[in-house]
Amino acid sequence: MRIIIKMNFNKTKLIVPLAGATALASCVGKAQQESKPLNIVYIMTDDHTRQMMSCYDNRHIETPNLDRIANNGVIFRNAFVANSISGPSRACLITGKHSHKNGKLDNSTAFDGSQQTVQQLLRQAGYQTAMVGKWHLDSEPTNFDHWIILPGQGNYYQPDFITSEGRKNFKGYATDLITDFGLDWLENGRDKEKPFCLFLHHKAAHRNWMSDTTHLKDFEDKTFELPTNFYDDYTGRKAASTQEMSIASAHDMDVVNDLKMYRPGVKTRLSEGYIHGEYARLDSAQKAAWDAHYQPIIDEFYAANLQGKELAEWKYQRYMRDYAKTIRSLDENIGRVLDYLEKNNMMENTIIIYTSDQGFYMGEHGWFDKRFMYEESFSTPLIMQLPPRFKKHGEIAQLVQNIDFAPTMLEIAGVEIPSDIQGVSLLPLLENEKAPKNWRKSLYYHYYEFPGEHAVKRHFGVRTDRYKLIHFYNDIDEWELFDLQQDPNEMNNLYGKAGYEEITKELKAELKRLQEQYDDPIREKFPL
Ligand code: SGN
Ligand code: CA
Repeated sequence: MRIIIKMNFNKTKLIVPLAGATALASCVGKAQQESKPLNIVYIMTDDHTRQMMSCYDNRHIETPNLDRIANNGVIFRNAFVANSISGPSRACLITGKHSHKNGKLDNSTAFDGSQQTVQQLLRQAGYQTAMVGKWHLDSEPTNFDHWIILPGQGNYYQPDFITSEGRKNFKGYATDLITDFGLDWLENGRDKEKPFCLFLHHKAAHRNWMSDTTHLKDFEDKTFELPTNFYDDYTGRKAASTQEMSIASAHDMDVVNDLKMYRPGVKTRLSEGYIHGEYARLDSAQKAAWDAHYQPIIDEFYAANLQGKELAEWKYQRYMRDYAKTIRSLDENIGRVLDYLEKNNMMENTIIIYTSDQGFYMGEHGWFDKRFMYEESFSTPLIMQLPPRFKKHGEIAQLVQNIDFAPTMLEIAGVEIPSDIQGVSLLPLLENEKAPKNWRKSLYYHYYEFPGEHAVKRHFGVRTDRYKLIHFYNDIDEWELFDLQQDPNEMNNLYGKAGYEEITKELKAELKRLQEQYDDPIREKFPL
């Protein structure tokens, strides 16, 4: 067991064995007080995307509490994930490694919890560790002092939670309950003598976007702006043309399960799942509020018998409203956490990290869901509230990735970063006004879940500050190249076009370099 005596954000760290701690403690005196190990509150939501956070994008929704975090710290403009899907993304977070190294390639494989994780290293360094909410790794959490998790995806209403003692049902709405459990651990569960790292992982805003009854009426009068590429026809992008995540498609976005347009006699692909699933979980008061809200909308919907574009745009508006309502609850609950930390004078010594397991499509390319290396789902929101000792405030433009979270937490805790961790600590970006000159110039991405729901082909790729090169493989052999400066919506595939030979060559070389650096075995199958 080691204890950190002095926080030092520069290269050298004073880490001494516990036995030596008492003797040293008196010498360190005031300096030690000022540099107590920082607490970490890591809040991760599910499928929450930058388009639905006012600190990133003010077109759709106000998120005052999330904006509080960004205003009291930093907002990353270029934060991305390594594999845009839940389980794999969570595995990247806790290992600091790409999927091929931590073994969690897709949502169907179980994470091997005996491997090195950030919570294990933090705990060894004297941190109290807790995991509350959506875990989604298909194996039991390891190395937490406390954990209470949703089974799999969990439910919005009256959700079950699993602890080391078994499974229990709770009355209430998932976003509120997860916050309650997190705050309860902060107040009553932890050893207050020790620094802590709390992982607070929300279920919201995952499909099928069930609003809390208190927010059912919100956004009903709002007409959301349609993305300019809502009617993307996928010309020149074969992989994009074969996905199954289209809002317009009756198969992909289900009017009953996803948009709650249930009435007796109507059967859709997912209607049974909704009726016997989330809808059946509402208690009688919730069900009464639900039906009172939805019935007139349902009646109007079936009477109108919309078709074509009218139907597609109606579906888009309903989707946006439901999603936005779940964000309302989320933002309020983030506010509860911030208020608690403020009230208990913990802000001075706590770093708050807010992110999502990946971004999401809010109608861009005509889609919902994620998985693609296109900007909306490759990116993830990342904002941090920083204690006063950090110099940086405002925007950070450098390329960062979710494999960087583990090393960042370790450096915050004064723990040496093991050499097999592939991410890099973000502390140099937080400590200094100016980012280090040698910061990484490109990011690597690899998505595996095919065949699978939404039919997004396997692909890997590289992104620099300006360009993106993607290779779709397996049952397809396609390349896509985008100039993000000229074409931020990624509509125009430049691969193979005259004039782009040189940049393609450079990006392929960079992709090859990254596959070697990260030791991705795919390079043996598809040598570049
Ligand atoms: C569920 C959803 C999918 C979603 C995956 C993965 N279908 O299967 O739409 O892509 O989760 O999401 S649902 O009808 O069951 O809601 S992830 O965020 O957990 O990776
Ligand atoms: Ca997710």
